[in-house]
Amino acid sequence: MLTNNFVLINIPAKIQLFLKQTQKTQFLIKTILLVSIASLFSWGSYNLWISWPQTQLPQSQVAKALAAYMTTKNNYLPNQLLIQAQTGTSLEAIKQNHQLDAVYLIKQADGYNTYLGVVQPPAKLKPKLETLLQDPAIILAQPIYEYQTFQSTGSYIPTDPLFSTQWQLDTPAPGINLPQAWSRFGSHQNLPDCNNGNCGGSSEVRIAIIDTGVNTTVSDLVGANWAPQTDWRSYYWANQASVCTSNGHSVESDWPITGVICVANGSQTDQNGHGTSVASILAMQHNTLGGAGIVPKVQILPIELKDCQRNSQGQCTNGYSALNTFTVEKAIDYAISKGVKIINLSLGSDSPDPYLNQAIDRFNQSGGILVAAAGNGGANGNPKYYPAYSENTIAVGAINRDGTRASYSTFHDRIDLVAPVDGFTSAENMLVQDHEGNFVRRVGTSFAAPQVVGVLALMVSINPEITFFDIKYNFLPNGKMTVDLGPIGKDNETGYGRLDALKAVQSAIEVNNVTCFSDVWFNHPFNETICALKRDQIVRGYPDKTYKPDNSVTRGEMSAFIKRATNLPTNTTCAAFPDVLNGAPFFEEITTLRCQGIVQGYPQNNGTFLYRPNNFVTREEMSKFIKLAFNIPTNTACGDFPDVPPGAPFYEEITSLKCANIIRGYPEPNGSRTYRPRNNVSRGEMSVFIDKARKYPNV
Ligand SMILES: [Ca+2]
Ligand SMILES: [Ca+2]
Repeated sequence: MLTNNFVLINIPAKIQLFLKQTQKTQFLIKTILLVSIASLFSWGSYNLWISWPQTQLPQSQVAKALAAYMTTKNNYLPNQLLIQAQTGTSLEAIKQNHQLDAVYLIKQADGYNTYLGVVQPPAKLKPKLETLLQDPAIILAQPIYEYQTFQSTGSYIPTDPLFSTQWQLDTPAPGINLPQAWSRFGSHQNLPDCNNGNCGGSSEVRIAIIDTGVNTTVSDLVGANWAPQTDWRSYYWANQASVCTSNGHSVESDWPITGVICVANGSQTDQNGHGTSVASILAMQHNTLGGAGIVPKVQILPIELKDCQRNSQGQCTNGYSALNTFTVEKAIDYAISKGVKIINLSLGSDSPDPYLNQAIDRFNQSGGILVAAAGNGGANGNPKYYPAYSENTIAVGAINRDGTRASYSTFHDRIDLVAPVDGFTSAENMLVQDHEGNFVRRVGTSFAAPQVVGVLALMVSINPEITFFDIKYNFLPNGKMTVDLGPIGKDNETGYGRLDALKAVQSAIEVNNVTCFSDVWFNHPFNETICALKRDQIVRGYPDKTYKPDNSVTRGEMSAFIKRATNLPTNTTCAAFPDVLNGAPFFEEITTLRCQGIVQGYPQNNGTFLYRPNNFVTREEMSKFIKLAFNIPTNTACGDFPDVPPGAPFYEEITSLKCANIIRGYPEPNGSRTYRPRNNVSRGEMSVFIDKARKYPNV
């Protein structure tokens, strides 16, 4: 027998109402249980009592718990709040008291009114909610949540006559489950509805197909979202520059010994058929013709590595080779320059290629994701093909209809995942449209990679922040886009398993904590903090999408971080520092901090003070900035750092931050922790200090 002895938890009525309405009760109950539960076991009668002592949960704590919970979600409108206030409270009073950008009356009831409040920027929504909840005149304040229909079993089936033969894309395993993934798009905000012909990802996402070119004029590719034709590009090799110019093309690079790269823009001539077939898996239009592509509306940039002219012995007569380190490298750099998010590389070589790896690293750093076919050597000595075998790519193998590795699919410890290609009869192989417009069946890992590219494009359509690092080190290892095959967990034949579009799309909808800067991976020690600060618009990073967490912080940067983190209104009414006059970088931030008494500057002989905005901030200086800006109380009761004894410069500031749990210091071999006050502060460290300070006292 089990008896629960409930005691009312004394949460103020409006908070209870709030909690009921937002269904966050469980979260708070768990929190309360952690701190206050008392369990009494009565072994004699086998009764268990759980007793909850009378608990007064301060409103501020509820508000903060709620706000913290909100930061893990993105299921509410970014800049609107719902507010209920007692009838005696005027609309103007709510607007003024809480500095809302606008307030609208939306419903009147007996004793209270309901308002819609507008808050800009979205980062202020959370703090506004905290203060509204503590206003006695406010009955209820909450975000406006977005709801979704639970149509996860829904399927969007393209009407293309050959779609019924595209089992690889369809739902029964080992198909990649696209119909259900497509159907999610109709019900997710800002995504094209599949049922009006716009299915298949955002037109903002750009994929590059680096291959033998694409014949964009074949029937089922007409109407696809090709990148502007002036951006189409071809590279090819010649033995001398005159070959380029005689064809009316430019010389991209000219090496005296190895040859010449010719470059042409604006046309695509797939002589081989491979590139068009790869493209068709992504771009076949959803119509009454042929098959259906995975992402018919995503933008595709074809980059052609044109084959050289070969003689009867297969040797290039006008150069050396068409597909090689230099041309592939050129193509990747070109894709970077055109803002490409995902590259399909259904080609490879069985040698590691450090020079090409550098280009792939550049692409990853730009936020891109490169998908490489594993290769077709599985039944032929199983050589490792690069760049699929490089750590900086997503390597895709192929499986049969029974879920086993296709015999040709190269396998090794760096296969990331697999997609279905091969049937047991040629009629079941992958449907593509080739360069001559024929709907034909193909096998090979070349046709597995574009399936992954297409599903990644769907994910990125939902969450543009997703990077290579998220896919490689978060989504894949955590099973967020695959169904495991063969031996449990990652294995050499099928990697993390078979691509599942529905899982992938669902994960992209649910994930919050993606890599928010290209140099701060999801598993970077400061990732969570830096992403939270970015979300709240306190840090912005560099134009190249990096954060550079190891760089030192300048005094100018520090002023901007602190002003944003403390929501200080701009104030330039006091005198500017002579070295930070109006128009100088960080003028507003630095002057605001000066007017607020947070910075004083360095005294000069002539009685003035200089700010020195380009100086790096030392850890001792930072302690003063933070203590003043965030009103951390003076407290030296918790003990000193050995390298900051009483009387040392900034002793009070440093020790107070230590006692407030905002700083911890460096662990030393002897078990003590030092502060190293004269060291510069890195941008990563600073984000942690600021994040803790803004949460004080709930650090
Ligand atoms: Ca079609
Ligand atoms: Ca497995």
